Amino acid sequence: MTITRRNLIKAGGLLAASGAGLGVLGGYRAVWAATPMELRARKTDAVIDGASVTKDVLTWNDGPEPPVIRVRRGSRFAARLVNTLEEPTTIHWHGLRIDNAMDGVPFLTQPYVYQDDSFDYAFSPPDAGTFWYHPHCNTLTQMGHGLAGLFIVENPDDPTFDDEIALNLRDWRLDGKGRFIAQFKPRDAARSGTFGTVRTANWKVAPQYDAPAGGLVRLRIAITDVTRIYEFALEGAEAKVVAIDGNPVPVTVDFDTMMLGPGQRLDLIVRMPDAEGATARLVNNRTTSPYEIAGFRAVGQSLKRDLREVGVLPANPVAEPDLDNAAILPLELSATAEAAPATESFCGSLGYNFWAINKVPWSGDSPDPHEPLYELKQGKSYILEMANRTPHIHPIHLHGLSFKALESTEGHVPANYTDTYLIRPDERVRLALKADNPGDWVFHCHIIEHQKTGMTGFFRVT
Ligand SMILES: [Cu+2]
Repeated sequence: MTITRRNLIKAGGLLAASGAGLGVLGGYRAVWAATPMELRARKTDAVIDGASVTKDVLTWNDGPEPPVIRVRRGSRFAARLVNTLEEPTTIHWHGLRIDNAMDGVPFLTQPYVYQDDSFDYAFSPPDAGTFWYHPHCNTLTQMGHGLAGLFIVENPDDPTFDDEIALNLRDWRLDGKGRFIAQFKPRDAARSGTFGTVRTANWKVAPQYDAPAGGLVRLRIAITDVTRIYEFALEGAEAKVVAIDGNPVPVTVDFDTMMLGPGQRLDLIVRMPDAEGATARLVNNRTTSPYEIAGFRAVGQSLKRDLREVGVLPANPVAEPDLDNAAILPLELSATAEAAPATESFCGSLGYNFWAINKVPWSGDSPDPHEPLYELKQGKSYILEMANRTPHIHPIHLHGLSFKALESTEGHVPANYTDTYLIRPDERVRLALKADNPGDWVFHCHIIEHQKTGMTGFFRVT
């Protein structure tokens, strides 16, 4: 189905209030969040590989793919998670700095939601940008089977563009007949993770979208895959980077290539080709054979827009860390030789320990979780001195707080605030934050096999 403004489910006049000048929304089903909205986790069938029906796909609502939720910054959002799955689930709102009780981590922040039970989430997103939502229980299976959706927070002060396309990037572990195969291989979990076999954007293999010729198009890209690191490039068009991981970059830069990992997001403003029918292609160059992620076809007469019109997006209200008075918190990512977790995990154990933070592998989600990695004082600033003692890349994600990279042994660091840092093999990096959000905040690798085999911990802010 081609999705346009006609297909938008709108509520509460939000579309009328903020949609003016937005242009046609292309490429995805956007749900303007009625409040409260229902998110019904359910099992379904879907065609993922373009040919055969895949059974045991997981989604929310009527789908097939999870709804793209759109809200306005600061406005109240409420959702009732209704679980029709035969196992517990939760929802974590990735990148959103909200109350700890809404963070969706079983046992640490909420009870998990059993079959036929529900949980009410409610919060007002403080930051505008491209975010996403996913379960934090039995995560490898639930995300691997489909549960990951985009959560877009609009800033009424953002400039409007001629079109906007949101891309939910992920792979699927399917055989040649579209059937799910084992979600991971232990030997790969102990390395860079187990890769999918079918690569999709918005649950389609290399989907093609129409966009106004010569227009400026905002691409909201989210990597919701459990494993894959992308090296993005654009062919057939020029673009500017306006935001990374939901946060505006302080200076817009010409887009060349960028490496981002699971959990991360990228907002590009693409200047479409002038000639009708000409295409731009988003590609991943990190694989042995680079492949097209999605294509964009110029339609209509050229709007003759200019990328130089693109300015800096308004910043999010993230508190500046006080570097002169910040305490240093060392964090060491390493492999571990410790045996499999002894305790039964309540949210799915992979049955192995391969990884550790500060030499301690996470023992799985349990009613009696570990001690925090560190206890932080609310309002105080900290510098996380993180060292990667492994030969693999890890997208390290922190819940509930945004941080900024100060310096790295790799040289250049991104200038934006973020919730996820992609740390290279043997890299050491200093990440600064102000601990202004109380609660227990999980800190973990977003390669879910790494997360679930030990590379997880949490900070307690009181
Ligand atoms: Cu990792």
